[in-house]
Formats: sequence, C-alpha cells, structure tokens
Amino acid sequence: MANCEFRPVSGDKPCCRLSRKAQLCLGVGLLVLTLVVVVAVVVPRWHQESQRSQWGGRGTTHRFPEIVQERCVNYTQTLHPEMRYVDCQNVWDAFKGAFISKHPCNITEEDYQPLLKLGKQTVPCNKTLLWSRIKDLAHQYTRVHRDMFTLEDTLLGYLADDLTWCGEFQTSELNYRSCPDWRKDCSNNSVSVFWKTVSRRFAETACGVVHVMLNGSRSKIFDKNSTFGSVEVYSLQPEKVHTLEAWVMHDGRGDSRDLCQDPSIKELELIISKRNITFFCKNIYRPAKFLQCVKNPEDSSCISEI
Ligand code: NGD
Repeated sequence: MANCEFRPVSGDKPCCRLSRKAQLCLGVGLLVLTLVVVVAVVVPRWHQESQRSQWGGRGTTHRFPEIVQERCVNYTQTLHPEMRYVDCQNVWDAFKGAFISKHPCNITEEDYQPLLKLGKQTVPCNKTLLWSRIKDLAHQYTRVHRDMFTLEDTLLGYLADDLTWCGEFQTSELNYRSCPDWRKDCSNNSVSVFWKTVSRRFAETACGVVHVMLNGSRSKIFDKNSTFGSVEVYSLQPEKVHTLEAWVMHDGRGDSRDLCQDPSIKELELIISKRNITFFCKNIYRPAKFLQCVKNPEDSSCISEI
C-alpha cells in the first residue's frame, strides 16, 4: 500500500495543498469509511426493513393507536355513557400488550385476556345478533334496531372493526408494511386471534334467543369453517340459550326458494339440536324491504315481513 505521508507540494505554502499521494490516500480512506458505514448501518437496516415486509397481508392500519383510542373515548363517553368508567388509556395499554414485541404468528387467546377483562359488557337476553358473510346488512339492522347488538356494537368489536394490526418480534414497533394473512401465512396472528377470542366470549355470554344473519347468496350459506361455524356455534351455552334463530337473507331479486332447506342449513340445525338448543330458520326474501319494515313496523305493507 502507498506510504501515506501528508507533505505539502514543493513551492506551495505548507498545509494548503496536499500531494497527489496524500490525496489518493485520503480518497481511499474516505471510500473505506463509507463502505464501513454502509456495512455497519445501512445493510442491517435494509435487512430489518425486508424482514418487516415479509407478510402476505395488509400492514397495520395508518394511525392505528390513535383510531383505537379515539373509538374507545367515543364509545364510552358518547355512544354508551353507562361505560364511562372505562379507562381508555388502560384499554389501549392492554390491547397493545397483547401483541407488541411478540412474534406476529404466535399470538394466543391468553394474550388478549387483560383486554377482555377491561371490556366486560352485558348484552341483554334475546338481543345478540351473530352474522356470517353478511356484515354490512347485520350492521344496518342494528343501526335501526338499536337494542340489538352485533359483536361490533360492543366496545371490543367496535374498537377493532375493519382495522389491521401487528407488531414485530422483540421490538416495540407496529408493522405498517405488512401483517400475516390468516390464509397465506398463519392463523395465530394478532387480528384472527383477537376475533376468535372476542367472538368466543360474545357467544358464551349470550342468553335467551340468539339470532344469526346468514348470506343466502353464498354457496355455503352455513360454513363450518367460519368464525360463526367454528367458534360461536360451539360457544353458545345451552343452559342460557334456548333458541338459535337463523335469518337467511336472499339477494333481493325475488328468489322464492326456501333456503332453510339448504344442506348447509340442515348441517347447522343438526349441530345446534345436538347441543340441546332449539333451531329456527327464516327466509328473508327482500332484505331492503325488511330493513324498511324494521324502521317502520307500523306500515301496513310490513305485516307479512318478519
Ligand atoms: O382466522 C380467521 C379470520 N381472520 C380474519 N377473518 C377470519 N375469518 C375466519 N373464518 N378465520 C376475517 O373475519 C374474514 O376475512 C372476514 O373479513 C371476517 C368475518 O368473517 P366472515 O364474514 O367469514 O364471518 P365469520 O362467521 O367468520 O365471522 C363473523 C362472526 C360474527 O358473528 C362476529 O361476531 O364472528 C364475529 N367476527 C369474527 C371475525 C371477524 C367478526 C369479525 C369482524 N368484525 O371483522
């Protein structure tokens, strides 16, 4: 290697210009330094970033912490002031604590127990509405029929509905780039385990007649692999729930088939009867009319609707 002595060029004032050799040495030195910085700082960061974006699902919803806290305040102060006692800071801490720093594919129902404790809520008997594959219509229904509750009309369901969240193993960060997809990556991810846990508790605490809205336009009207079919159906307590009434919603195009005779509905009936719960099924042929009649039950055209 060149002998790097910093000598002024002859004839020039000392210290003002460097010899060619010294310039070369300085250049090589700077290059080496840059390389060291790239290897030591940039490469690990890049590796971390690429690790972060490894999942096949959408990343954490933008402003997730703020949205959850805002929703908590809105729910407990405005929508359900009887829950004013809930401390939303504690709720957020418990929510975060369930998944932050943990491997996003290794979340357990146990992790959400502190949050469940803070979000305890009683739904009156006969007022629980479950749904499967027909969320919007179920929500339109409870928006009109305000004494009925879907899971998303309770605090915990309300906090999380339509949001995505996940953390990163051994860091306190949220992953905004990607989260595990429950089909492609893993089922024990923060979102799926949350819904499984809160759905189980929601069904376990139901009493009287429980209703479920099902989508008559789907090939499997009742799907035993859905959350309703795999969690909620088995969490209803026969000591408290005497009847499950299914509403099979038609697509509103005058389809007059009796979808209560569908083989998947028969399968549901069998599971429910075996659990000592009575099963009823109703076709709702015109969902739009049905909603109108929920709004104006006195209307003469509504006598035959549910
Ligand atoms: O692991 C999963 C899963 N993770 C996310 N989702 C999952 N569905 C599974 N079957 N298994 C998503 O849940 C799925 O992509 C849908 O966007 C959403 C609801 O699933 P859907 O329409 O198939 O209906 P499910 O029967 O699975 O669930 C509806 C019932 C309803 O009575 C609520 O009380 O279960 C409760 N819930 C479960 C999951 C999600 C609500 C939600 C929700 N609000 O997003």
